[in-house]
Amino acid sequence: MITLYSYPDLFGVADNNPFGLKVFAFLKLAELPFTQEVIFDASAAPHGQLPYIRDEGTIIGDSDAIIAYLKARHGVMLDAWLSAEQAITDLLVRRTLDDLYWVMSYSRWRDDRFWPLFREAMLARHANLTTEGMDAARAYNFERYRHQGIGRYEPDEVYARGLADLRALAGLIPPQGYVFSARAASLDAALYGFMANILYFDIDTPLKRFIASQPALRRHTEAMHERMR
Ligand SMILES: N[C@@H](CCC(=O)N[C@@H](CS)C(=O)NCC(=O)O)C(=O)O
Repeated sequence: MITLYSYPDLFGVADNNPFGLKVFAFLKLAELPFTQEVIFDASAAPHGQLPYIRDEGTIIGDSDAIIAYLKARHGVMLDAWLSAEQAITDLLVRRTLDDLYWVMSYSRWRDDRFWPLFREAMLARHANLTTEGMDAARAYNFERYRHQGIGRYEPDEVYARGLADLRALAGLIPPQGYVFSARAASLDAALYGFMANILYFDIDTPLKRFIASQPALRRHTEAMHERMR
């Protein structure tokens, strides 16, 4: 049995970390049985980051490495039919999502307009969290943003970057079906991990407003959300 170790749910989204939700969605699409174990402290995880999985005795960290492992170990064919060009798009979109992660995270933890809403939602949903713990996580994230670079930009510059990522992603989604065809591929799970973590949060960020304004991107997220039940 596969165990997915990841951050907790919020606003009806199974994992409030987009990388964890990406793996969660992949496991659902692949119809692999798994249990989700919620963790709040990532320090014992491989690379000190979530998500990671345990499959029998094997432990793997990093969402892309997990998905590559699951495809090989369990013969998941979700991407078997991708052309060479589609496989390149798959990689480039995952990297764009890695970039979007920082803006999404910044909107929750760093932006003074949205931080109180995020903190209150987390505290209301998860009784074991404390105000002090959330404040300490915030201070830690400030350091991460500074080292990554995004913490040195003005908020408008940060959102311009995230909106550019979202605009490019929205341009890939067809009016019907999934990114590459009527069938979902693992890239659809990756997109869902990030879009759901913005669209379904009851926090009116510029990122959420943009996704809500894009019919195809919104429809894709809703279609994937239905499949997560
Ligand atoms: N490349 C990793 C990124 C995972 C990641 O950024 N996880 C963050 C989610 S907030 C984390 O666990 N951060 C804790 C830390 O960096 O200390 C993946 O694809 O899984």
